[in-house]
Amino acid sequence: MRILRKAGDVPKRSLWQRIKDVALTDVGVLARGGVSAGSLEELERLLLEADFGVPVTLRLVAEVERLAARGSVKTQEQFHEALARGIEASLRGGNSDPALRTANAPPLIVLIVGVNGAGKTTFIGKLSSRFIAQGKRVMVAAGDTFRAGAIDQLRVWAERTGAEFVGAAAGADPASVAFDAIDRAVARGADVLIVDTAGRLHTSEGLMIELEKVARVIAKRLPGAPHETLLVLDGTIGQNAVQQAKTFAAAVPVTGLVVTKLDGTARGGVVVAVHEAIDVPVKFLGVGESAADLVTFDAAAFARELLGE
Ligand SMILES: Nc1nc2c(ncn2[C@@H]2O[C@H](COP(=O)(O)OP(=O)(O)OP(=O)(O)O)[C@@H](O)[C@H]2O)c(=O)[nH]1
Ligand SMILES: [Mg+2]
Repeated sequence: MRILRKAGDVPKRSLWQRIKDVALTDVGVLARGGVSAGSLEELERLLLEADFGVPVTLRLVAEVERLAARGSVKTQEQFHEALARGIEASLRGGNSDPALRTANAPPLIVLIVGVNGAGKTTFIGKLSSRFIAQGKRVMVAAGDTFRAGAIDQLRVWAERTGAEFVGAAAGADPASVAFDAIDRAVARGADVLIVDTAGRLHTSEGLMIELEKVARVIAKRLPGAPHETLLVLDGTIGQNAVQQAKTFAAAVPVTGLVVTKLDGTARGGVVVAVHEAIDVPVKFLGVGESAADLVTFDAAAFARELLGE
């Protein structure tokens, strides 16, 4: 599946094409078993531009330099492979299993968190649709009682996908909504309960404390829950996503990352940067606005997609 593309599907030059153009002008140097200092600097600049962030970029460049010094990078193909492997290794480092966790007994409780507009509610629609296609009984709870229209937005997704909807009164306490939804999910024999939350800026301390409370109340109602706390990040915001991820992970035990809107950017390096920054697996990528636009994360495929041909 093609993941990264610019809005409007305008053909773009891949990262690899740009690297080839500016960082690999001197193939003669490569053939002699080296990469020029100028090429390495250009490579560094292009990786930073693609949102890999400083730590990942420096490591990738150092790795290419090391391989070149050893004589393992003499052709453009070897250069491409060295980079692709380096990116893949980053994505496979630490906690990197994309599979969703399971509950000892149903219901599986999935809590969805993130800043405003990141794509949380849309992701809930997509994930419900996946589970339902697997024959699971899915319930979604309107834990965003803050934004006008949020409850209805989730209801529409529930109707569209066939999930059961647990509503709430506008302004209700999101922790009680989650608590009651678990009661309902248990009583109705749901396999999965997905809890939406209001978008909140990671810099807003009060709202982060509220989120901690939601997670705590869920854990109290059902020990071991939430089994997954998925942080949804907008893939088009660049390095800001790294700070968001760190703050959310400090407030609640984030178990997986969902990076959305990758259909709207050619700079997906932030996926690698965020994974490394908080050592949490990337589980899904969002690549559009409809229920089917969800990709289960695959490190090898994504590394090659990021680099391109
Ligand atoms: N292109 C694209 N758009 C997306 C994707 N995911 C979500 N969107 C759009 O992004 C906008 C915000 O999505 P929501 O799901 O409402 O985001 P949210 O995080 O629930 O927002 P709040 O509830 O306000 O915090 C909507 O217009 C979605 O259609 C994606 O993967 N690709
Ligand atoms: Mg929402």
